[in-house]
Amino acid sequence: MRVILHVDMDAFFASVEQRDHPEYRGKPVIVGADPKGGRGRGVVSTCSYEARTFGVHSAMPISKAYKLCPQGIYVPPNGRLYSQVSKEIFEIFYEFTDLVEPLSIDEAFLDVTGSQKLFGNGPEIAGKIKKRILEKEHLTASVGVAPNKYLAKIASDLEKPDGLVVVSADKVEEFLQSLDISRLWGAGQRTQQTLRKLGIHTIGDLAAYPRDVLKQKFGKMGDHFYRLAHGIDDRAVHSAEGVKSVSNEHTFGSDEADESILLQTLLRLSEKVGYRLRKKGLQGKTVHLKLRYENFSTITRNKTLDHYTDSTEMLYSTVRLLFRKNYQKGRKIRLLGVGISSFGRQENQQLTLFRAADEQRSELDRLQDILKERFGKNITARAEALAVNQKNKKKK
Ligand code: TTP
Ligand code: MG
Repeated sequence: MRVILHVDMDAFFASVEQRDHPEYRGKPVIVGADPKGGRGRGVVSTCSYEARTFGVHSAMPISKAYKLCPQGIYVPPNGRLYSQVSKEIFEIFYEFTDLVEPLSIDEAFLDVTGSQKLFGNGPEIAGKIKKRILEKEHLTASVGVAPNKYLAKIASDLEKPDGLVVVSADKVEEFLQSLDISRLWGAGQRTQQTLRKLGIHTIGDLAAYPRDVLKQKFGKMGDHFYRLAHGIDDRAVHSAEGVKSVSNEHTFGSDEADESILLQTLLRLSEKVGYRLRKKGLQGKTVHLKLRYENFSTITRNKTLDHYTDSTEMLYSTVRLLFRKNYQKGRKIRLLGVGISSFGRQENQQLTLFRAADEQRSELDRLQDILKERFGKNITARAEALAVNQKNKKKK
């Protein structure tokens, strides 16, 4: 039986601001766009629990937040700081297990099955992690402890902030019984409506349905719902371990020799690779370029950096260098690929200026990743990559 933890920081950005500005504590703090007295554009990143009592929440237009809570303290996000804190929190996770799967800047799954001999059982480890985060970062986290990811993720959310909810293996159905079906992973608004029409409002209601009936009604998803309703989820915690390289390729619809389009494609591929790296919590050192001409002759070139990186900019500037050195101008290209390997972590390396700049760019990447996750994959494509999209669309 696995022991899985889901750890999620409480009101993450806002809590960091309250920690660093004692005068903000106990007050409604709203991190996000400038409200400009109610006429501001942009959205709320997050807000303190005090602000949530006014109805303010993440992704709400900042103008609406201002209406609900004009007396709030409005703070612009400090991405660099939050990323640093995030890194330190993940270091705490790694003190307890290598099996850490980052989900976002402030949450992760941890498989602590093998850590129990050293650190105690699941709930004890959860308590220790919370304590370490409080001592080291002066912040609170909420933790769910359960036999699988699905249950752990629900559990961490139930007693926020500063929660610790344990789902023991023999109490799974009891735990799920009264939970609303909105907690059913994979059930969108429409599915929820359909379920409610059938009189299914809680996960317990759903669990009362036989597997066959759910299969009939929902096809493949029916089986999935059946499993979740009974708290069954076999997904493993995917740590960064074992991954040797990350790469993406693009094959052109028609062979391409326009250098600006080729470069823009490399940028878009770098963005994809960078995004995947950061999602997996990986940093690599060797950047790869793959280039296939129209006659299928293929070259691969790589360059090893003097430091590990997960930055889109760093990937792109390196791959661009490789491209400029190796591309025979004017020849038509069929396929381009960008990749990175030699994963590791920066430990005792001196912080060179170069690297400092790279880190700063990483903050931007991380914020863009959050946006991407919230608002769809295409929202923050850099301008150049956007241009290529437009151009391709026109072509069609
Ligand atoms: P969440 O963990 O979703 O939210 P939270 O930590 O602020 O609050 P909770 O106690 O409910 O977990 O997101 C983590 C951070 O990601 C959050 O502090 C700010 C950022 N974020 C955005 O910038 N935009 C968003 O729409 C969301 C949901 C989060
Ligand atoms: Mg959180």
